[in-house]
Amino acid sequence: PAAGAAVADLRFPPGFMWGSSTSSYQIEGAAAEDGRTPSIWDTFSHTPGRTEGGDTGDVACDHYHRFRDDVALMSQLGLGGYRFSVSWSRVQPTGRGPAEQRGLDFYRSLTDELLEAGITPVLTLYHWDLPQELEDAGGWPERDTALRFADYARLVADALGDRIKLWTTLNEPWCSAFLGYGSGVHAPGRTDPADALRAAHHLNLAHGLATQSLRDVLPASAEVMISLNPAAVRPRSDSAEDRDAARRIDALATRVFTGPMLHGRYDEDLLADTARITDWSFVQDGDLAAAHQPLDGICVNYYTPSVVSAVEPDEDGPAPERRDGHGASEHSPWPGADRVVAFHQPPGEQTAMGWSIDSGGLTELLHRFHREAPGVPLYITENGAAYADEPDSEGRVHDPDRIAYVHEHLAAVHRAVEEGVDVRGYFLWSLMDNFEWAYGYGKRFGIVHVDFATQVRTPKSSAHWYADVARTGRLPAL
Ligand code: GBH
Repeated sequence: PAAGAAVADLRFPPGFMWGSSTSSYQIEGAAAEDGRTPSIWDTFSHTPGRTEGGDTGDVACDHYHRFRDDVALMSQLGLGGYRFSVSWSRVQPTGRGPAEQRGLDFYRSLTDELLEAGITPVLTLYHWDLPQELEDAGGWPERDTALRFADYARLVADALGDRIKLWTTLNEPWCSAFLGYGSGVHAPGRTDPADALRAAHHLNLAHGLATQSLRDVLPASAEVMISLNPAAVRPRSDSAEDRDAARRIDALATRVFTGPMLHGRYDEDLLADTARITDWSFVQDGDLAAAHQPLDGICVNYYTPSVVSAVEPDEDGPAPERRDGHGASEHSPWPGADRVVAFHQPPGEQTAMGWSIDSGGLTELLHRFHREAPGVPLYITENGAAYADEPDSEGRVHDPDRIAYVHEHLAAVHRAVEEGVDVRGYFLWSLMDNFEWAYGYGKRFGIVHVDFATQVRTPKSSAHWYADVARTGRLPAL
């Protein structure tokens, strides 16, 4: 039976953290206030044709002005944790040099409000909004960006280290590197596969250097972690060719980051698969050791698995279809696998993103990190689903599909816990509907509905359901 068909209540370990996630550009708005300068997402969203309907994060959920109400909402829902990200260009507007105190004050106030409400803040240093000035200097393909990130990490830790215990460096560096510089569906919209690989390396370096900065500044009790979006890759068949396609995608999606971060190396097969694109000569002595820092936790973001096959050798056809692509593009986010690997839509139910629902991938990934990083606690820092939610005539928002999705995935987390994996918490994406990157405001991931014309927040039925799970630490049978 599917995980969602569990018949008995499932109990989670005492102290398990129940939270929700957001990110700065997706909710804050106030794009030009208090000294904030443009990030690559401001530039990208204001470029015609880049986002659905030309949507931008200029106002978003206006969280910058409404954070007290938003924390009150979390508190009413009884959530124990809240994961947010810091907008780099709000606190260090040029990406280098002095801090902007008004920006830091915002995050201090937000944190204090959370702590007063008994909600544990989990801070992400970087959720894709690079200061535009650093992009103008070359962005993530340039080594200097990693050095700037280490300085920025120190600046944030100096300001907030006395009140925040849980830190993550980067959110989903795969998206930054491969969607930002490979396929170009994310900011800054560049499309050079060699740049994507250079970006990946400098993100690995940035993670390592920032971890060292945080260790220098933060008290020993602080926990430093990384949020990854590892791929749960399935070969479409058991053929040697399809299994090799899965190996390639595992290397390019996951091991390109876990290699350096967890083991201090790039795997030989990854280097060989990408040899025609780059010789990796930008990797300098000491970089892999720098990227390889002890971590206090590994954070997994999971939505959907990937099903892949080998492209037939005589099939000189078009580049493989991209399931997360937005707008037709000839570019692939998979340098070295383009024209070799095809992606397939698995049969069965999908969310409004067109992502198939398969919680088995989450259990599988938790086991993978348990094996690969023995003794390191795991968190799920993102999991959730988009549906076309609208209020009914009484103003209520019913989202049974989201409840079913989260239920199934929590059951999958529970299974991993039962099997001995040390999972410490789950953060639902997202607290509220927000700016869904290239898809704009049309895709609603929130457990709280946002009417973007009025900024009215309405908890959906999933919010009430999740509040109950958080309060009891128990997943009821559906
Ligand atoms: C997360 O990205 C983000 O961290 C968050 O900001 C965002 O709002 C949220 O998810 C919802 O999108 O096999 O190439 O077709 C998730 C981005 C989605 C990228 C799934 C990879 C499948 C890739 N990922 N996608 S593919």
